[in-house]
Amino acid sequence: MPLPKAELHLHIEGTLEPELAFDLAARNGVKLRYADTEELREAYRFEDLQSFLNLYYELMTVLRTERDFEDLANAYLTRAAAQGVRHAEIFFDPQAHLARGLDMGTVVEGLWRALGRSEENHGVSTRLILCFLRDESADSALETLEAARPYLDRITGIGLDSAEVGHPPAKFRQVYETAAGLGLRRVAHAGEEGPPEYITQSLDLLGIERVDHGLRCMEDPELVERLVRERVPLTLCPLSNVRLRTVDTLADHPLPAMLDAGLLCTVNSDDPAYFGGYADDNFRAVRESLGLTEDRLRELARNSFLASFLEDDEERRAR
Ligand code: ES4
Ligand code: ZN
Repeated sequence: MPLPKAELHLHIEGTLEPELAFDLAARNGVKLRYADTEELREAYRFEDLQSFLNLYYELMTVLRTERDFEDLANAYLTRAAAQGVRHAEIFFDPQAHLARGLDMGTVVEGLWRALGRSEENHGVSTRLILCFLRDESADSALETLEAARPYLDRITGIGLDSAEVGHPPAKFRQVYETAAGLGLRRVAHAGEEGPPEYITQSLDLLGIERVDHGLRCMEDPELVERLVRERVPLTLCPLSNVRLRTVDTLADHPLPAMLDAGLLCTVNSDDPAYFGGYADDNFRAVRESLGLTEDRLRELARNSFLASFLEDDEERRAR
């Protein structure tokens, strides 16, 4: 049986498996430039974050209706439950959908049709985190936050994702301040491809409570010390790092060194349909390639609940 765990770094659009992509394309009359799922899988050889993002944005064009988002989320929740996930904090990228003519309601209500019944149907509690695309403008992020206002009862927090280098956190200071005023929790991708300074900026200027990835903190000992002292959780995604060539091989992943340094690490799946594995696949991969002990794996599972946005009583129940 897989360890009970919380998934804290998961892009719902990144759970779109090739089979579902083709089903939705057929249902919506969308033409994909791949003949079949096999040819599509051939395209899953990425050079870096951007080469992945190009395919990620292309494929999500098959998502058109509330039912599509519902089906996508239910497919993910079914797989997650089978991998021991008891709680999932799920990212979504509304700007990518609004830009192609959908409205916020289609996306949020569609996802909510699955998330709102997830505890009964899958035994998985959920939270929804709206991510801003950092390669779009700060004004666009603010407009997106405005468009989300009618749905804030469904949204727990905000995040920042997409192409990192050249798009420093400072750009989104005002958006994060506004979101904080609305009672939203704050996270951000930082230190995936970008430098350690982006992690520091996200903490100081955006007030984030959790760092998504944060891998490159290891280049800055003072930053590591701070993250340890302030107990800031990191949501690591080992299989993602290998596929996007942030690390050479899984055996080179700094996770053991990060745990030894006292960092509050969690293991997550990022975009599992693209990177070769869901939550427990990532746990098994680090156990096998990094030789983590059962104690370390239990620590990672416990950290996932500690780092979650669950209240204490909910957290105890989920574990
Ligand atoms: C992402 Cl792995 C990763 N990094 C940044 N942005 C993303 N959006 C979806 N997956
Ligand atoms: Zn991510």
